[in-house]
Amino acid sequence: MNIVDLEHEFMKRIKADQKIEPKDWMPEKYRQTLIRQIAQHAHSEIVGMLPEANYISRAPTLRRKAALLAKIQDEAGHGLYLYCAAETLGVDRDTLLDELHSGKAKYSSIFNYPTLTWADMGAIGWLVDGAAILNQVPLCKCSFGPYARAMVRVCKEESFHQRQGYEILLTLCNGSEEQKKMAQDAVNRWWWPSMMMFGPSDENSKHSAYSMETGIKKFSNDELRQRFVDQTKPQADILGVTLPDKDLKFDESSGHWKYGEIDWEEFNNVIQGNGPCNKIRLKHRREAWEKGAWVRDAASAYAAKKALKNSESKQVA
Ligand code: BYC
Repeated sequence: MNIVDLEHEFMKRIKADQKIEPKDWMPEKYRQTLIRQIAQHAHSEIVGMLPEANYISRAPTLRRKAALLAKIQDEAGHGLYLYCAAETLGVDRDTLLDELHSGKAKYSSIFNYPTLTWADMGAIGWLVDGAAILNQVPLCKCSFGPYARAMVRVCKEESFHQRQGYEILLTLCNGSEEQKKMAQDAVNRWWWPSMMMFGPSDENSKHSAYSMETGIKKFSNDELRQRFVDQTKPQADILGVTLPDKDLKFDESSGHWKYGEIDWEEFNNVIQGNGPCNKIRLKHRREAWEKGAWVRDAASAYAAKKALKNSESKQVA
């Protein structure tokens, strides 16, 4: 088949909602778009462990500590599923990690903000994981099989994370005046960065058109952002916190909550590496990578020894 026929067959399968698998023919642009998105997603999961890790030793009770530890461990697992999915597209994990550590690859803007109090653990679970779920549930139906299948498990775990965060905030909001203030302060600081997680507005999103045409993305950045606002506002009312947007109001005609202007200058600054914590996050990532070298070496030596033993026992047989 020539390239035109291959492209035609590929689009026919996309339109019929069939999954594309790693060994199937795919356009180079599709492969590159997936590698970029899956790698950025994987990086976000492992960098996302850092702001919360600060609170493992500061959690107020043993129960909170165990839940937080489990959540952070889940994020590491999500990173692993996603790096594996990216590898099926012919890129190796060390290359992807080099790109992260050198500052070449992006990861989610949200993880470049500081975690100042325990209430931030609640706000991250509720708002950040809440935003992540809305973005990721449609990815379970993504046209690329390994990414879609990885997302099914990720989304199940993210739902626990979101409830964990909401429950932390609910407890604080039903507590003392000081605890309520702490919860409100965390919501004030995490609201707008969470809105930015969905990416640039539709008119400025350079990858959306192709990703939607090829079934990688099922909804646009603005569509998902609107869903997030509509879902989160009633939850904020139950908590008794306000969302820091003076323009937020219900629009009867569309049935949606209208929200104020996002500070795109801040967003662009953060994704270009100039947010409040970009440098420290990358420093901690590089340190973790270097300190983990002996583990990787030991695992490779063990795997090599096992492979040798297997081949020797096969020869004997
Ligand atoms: N931060 O054309 P666009 C999580 C980049 S949740 C940084 O709209 P696309 C977690 C974009 O990559 C977070 N960069 O792109 C939760 C592109 O850059 P390049 C991770 C961003 O791909 C809780 C440029 O801006 N989730 O992991 O169509 C605990 C133009 O944007 C951001 C995912 O990654 C941002 N917020 O749409 C722990 C979900 N937004 O490559 C962990 C999967 C945009 O051209 N990803 N950029 O230099 C997606 O759904 C899409 O990639 C996005 C962006 C909606 C994020």
